[in-house]
Amino acid sequence: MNMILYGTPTSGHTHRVELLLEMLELSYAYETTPTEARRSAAFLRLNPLGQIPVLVDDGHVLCDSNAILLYLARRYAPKSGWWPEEYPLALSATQRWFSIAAGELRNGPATARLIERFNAPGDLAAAQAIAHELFAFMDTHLAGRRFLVRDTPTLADLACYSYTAHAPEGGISLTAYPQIRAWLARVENLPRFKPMPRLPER
Ligand SMILES: N[C@@H](CCC(=O)N[C@@H](CS)C(=O)NCC(=O)O)C(=O)O
Repeated sequence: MNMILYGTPTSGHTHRVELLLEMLELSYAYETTPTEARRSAAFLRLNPLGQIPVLVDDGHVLCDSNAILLYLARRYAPKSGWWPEEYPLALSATQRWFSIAAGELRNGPATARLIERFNAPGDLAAAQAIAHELFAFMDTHLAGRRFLVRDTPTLADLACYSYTAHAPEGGISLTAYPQIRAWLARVENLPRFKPMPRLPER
């Protein structure tokens, strides 16, 4: 196997891919790709959008974290339940969480963290408000459920874990969301879970 993951250790988009690579016990090389490196001609040939993560598998270039999750699950763990294609309702729900991961989760907690900890421009209060609206919904949704879609984990859980767990780094407390905290703990207890490093306090 010849796999390279381009990313950074504090990128939640990269972390969700690392989680699946680890959980599927796939071996891969890790190429740390900080902001400047994402502007290089060599990297832009891989992903013209200049974004991490990028996965190169046997010469095939894959971009976008959720698209990479889907590829890995179908390519290396078909019928494992990570992408529950045999169950149309669960499949639709998993895709819905992919959309939420790329929408509200990106625009809420991930953006608040970028503003708070990476000095990115933006409206912190607006991002925090999006996060709280999302988390109120997630907390209610998770009541009586073990994972976001099924009793067993799906790609939805990996897509949503990293930026939810690290929301406090964007000034968003999870104290008011006990169901979310219990779900985070269940993801962290999955075999071969690998944490994303916490950012140092400012
Ligand atoms: N939709 C993309 C978004 C990825 C993304 O926003 N990555 C950030 C880092 S977490 C990035 O590379 N931004 C461009 C930059 O910082 O130069 C995905 O899911 O992979």
